[in-house]
Amino acid sequence: MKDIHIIGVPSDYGQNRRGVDMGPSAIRYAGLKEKLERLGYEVSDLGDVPVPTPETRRIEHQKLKYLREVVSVSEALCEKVEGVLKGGHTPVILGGDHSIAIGSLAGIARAGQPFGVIWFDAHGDMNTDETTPSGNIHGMPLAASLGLGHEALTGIGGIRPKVKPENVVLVGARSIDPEERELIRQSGIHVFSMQDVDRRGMDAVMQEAIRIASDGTRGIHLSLDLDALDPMFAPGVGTPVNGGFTYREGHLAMELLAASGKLLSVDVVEVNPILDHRNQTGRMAVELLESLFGKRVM
Ligand code: 6HN
Ligand code: MN
Ligand code: MN
Ligand code: MN
Repeated sequence: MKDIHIIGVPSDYGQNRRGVDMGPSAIRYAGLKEKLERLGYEVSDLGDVPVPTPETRRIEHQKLKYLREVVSVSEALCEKVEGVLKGGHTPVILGGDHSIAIGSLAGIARAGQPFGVIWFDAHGDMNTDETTPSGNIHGMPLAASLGLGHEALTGIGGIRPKVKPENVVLVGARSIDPEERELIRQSGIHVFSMQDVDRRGMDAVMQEAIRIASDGTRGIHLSLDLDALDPMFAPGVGTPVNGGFTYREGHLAMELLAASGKLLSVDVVEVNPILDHRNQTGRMAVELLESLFGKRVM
């Protein structure tokens, strides 16, 4: 069993609501370290990647808001993740908004390719500066990791692309922008929409997702956007969308990934304690991580 190293990334530069910068604290406060230790792991908390204060910064680019800050945070995270993986440990990365995943995937790529990605999200995160309706970089990290979009984002970590589309699976999608849909089609990634989960069931969807992401790779990175879950179970997110995973669908997905033995690393993003109810979403994040790291139903 590999040691777990926790890395916090208190950044909200990828979107326009404050609060998601407190995600790492909320997830830690919900007992992450102790609960993973209870499953038998050695767990070290490496603390937070340094993030500048938003009130001291201004938007320079309307189609790539806070580009400079997103790049510097991602570069710092990339270096940490690379180090943890090269040390033989499992990184558990706590966001922050989803833009930080550019840094997670860059660090994994630097530690060794190829790898696969399972992207749990209500959204596609496949916009570029040309398709974005908002200018928010948290809508772009999957595209950037595939080498699509502005070179300041695609070049983070010095490897482009980070991952091949044939090893990328998006699960839970139900809110895709029109031009983003076109880009998803062209890219060649695999998508299991919420309708696929409804029709085929989470078990079949995840078995297939794990097969795709592990085919010819050394393992799987899970990028877990809490808005993949229904807002009933994860209300503390900046861009909630109705019709998401139930509590058990979320856990079953984690349990199947645990059973696969293919997990390399995970990031947990978009937990916003300001929008949450008594840390329900922070606690949900910890519960899902427990299942991902092998907590059993019975
Ligand atoms: N997330 N597609 C929308 C946009 O602004 O590009 C929403 C993105 C949400 C991103 O939840 O990580
Ligand atoms: Mn260690
Ligand atoms: Mn996302
Ligand atoms: Mn999302």
